[in-house]
Amino acid sequence: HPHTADALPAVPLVDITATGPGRAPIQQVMDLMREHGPVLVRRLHGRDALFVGDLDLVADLADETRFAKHVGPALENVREFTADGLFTAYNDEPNWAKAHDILMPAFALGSMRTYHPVMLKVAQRLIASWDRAAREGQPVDVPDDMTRMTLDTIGLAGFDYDFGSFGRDEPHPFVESMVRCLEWSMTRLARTPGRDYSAADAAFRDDSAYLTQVVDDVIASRTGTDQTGAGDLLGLMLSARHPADGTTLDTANIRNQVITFLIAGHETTSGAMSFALYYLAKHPTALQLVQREADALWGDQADPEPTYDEVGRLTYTRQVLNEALRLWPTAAAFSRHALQDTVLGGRIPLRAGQAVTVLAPMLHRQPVWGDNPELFDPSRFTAEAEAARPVHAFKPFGTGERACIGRQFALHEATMLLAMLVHRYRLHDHTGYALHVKETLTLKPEGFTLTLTPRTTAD
Ligand code: MNH
Repeated sequence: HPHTADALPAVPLVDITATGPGRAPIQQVMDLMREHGPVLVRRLHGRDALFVGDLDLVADLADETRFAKHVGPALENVREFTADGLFTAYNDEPNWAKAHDILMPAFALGSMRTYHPVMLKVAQRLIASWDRAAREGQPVDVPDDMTRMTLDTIGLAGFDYDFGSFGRDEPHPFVESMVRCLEWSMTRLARTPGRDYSAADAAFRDDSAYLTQVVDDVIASRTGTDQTGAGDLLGLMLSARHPADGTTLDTANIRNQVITFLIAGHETTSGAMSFALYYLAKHPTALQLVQREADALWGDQADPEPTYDEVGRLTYTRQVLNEALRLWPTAAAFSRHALQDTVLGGRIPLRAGQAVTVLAPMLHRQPVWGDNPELFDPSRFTAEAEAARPVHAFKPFGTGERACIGRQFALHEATMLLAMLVHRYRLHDHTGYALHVKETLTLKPEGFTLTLTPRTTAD
């Protein structure tokens, strides 16, 4: 049995200094929780971090009068390249509330109508590319293509900027630099004190400078034109005045927001669609139900163009996405801190400022999910099942006022694409893919490829 933390006598303490967190720190904590239970302190080089997955503790942490978002060590590292952008801003940094107030209307459910045509256009690019692969009998790399699709979508919908990812053999260099920056943020947490990491840091600075250069290009292609007031995200950032004090966002902050949205706006959605396709490829019954839903809307049309309202009717497809996000929430951890000294869940004493990290993949496997939580089962997300479940049992988008601003955007984009893909193709798991979840702060099924054949509604 492990030791218990000095300050937290009720909680198991696991010292991982000997092995370090490795390349898969989220999955390591998942394994530790399977062994020691859903609350534990992980010690690394003498630094302690409290992780929780228990439903009653997560529900307590959602109390905004006692807890708030914590920018912990991982997000401090991300701050090195996103600074006071929405995702990494401190709660009391004035630019957080200011940008939040200015940008919120752009993410209300109704605003998705505005983005719908662009999302459809990029979905059609993906389909053109997958048609070619199907004709040539070539496999498609699912996470790579989902990333092409989501990057082009946020670029065009948010900033009227075309990354042209489907015209390239390799991912856009922005993606490669971004992934290395995220990896740097993650592996920097695992450093052994006293070792020399200057080469890794120099490489990070180059990548980060490249991200800034792309962002400046995105902004420059708009400023000075008569397009600055256009109704997309960048238009709002450049021209919208704060409802309360009439000021606009400053130039440095706009840069940080653009980097933030380019990253937050595509990386996690891409992983979510990849996991959903993985589960559909492995679960013929669920696949058939998604196909039936799509067929009911588009029958045997060769090239259906889903309308905004049709996407809202794809309820089973949405259930599949939710179930994929339950098993593999692609932004798997978020942190909270206590606003005053308090007792978490009536059993864990915390000092003011002390941090707690919620491990969503373990929350999503707690007993509230039944006795077979590893089973992929979209019927967990029927309206009735959701109404019967405690609200805090499902947290793929975080919690409270710092929860994901892009949730509707991600769900609209992903639901439409999934339905279009299963309507058009039969998916062949030609390698008998064994799930390997790669971590770069976010999660993806690495090396997941499919082969495709055209589908007629008969099959
Ligand atoms: Mn998103 C915050 C998950 C898609 C933009 N997002 C968060 C948080 C989680 C999260 C979890 C809270 C993190 C924390 O508490 O520290 N986001 C997701 C997932 C998907 C996703 C699982 C897709 C699936 N996010 C998107 C999209 C966009 C976006 C798409 C933009 C278009 N997210 C954000 C921003 C924040 C955020 C911006 C920070 C919001 C804030 O703190 O005010």
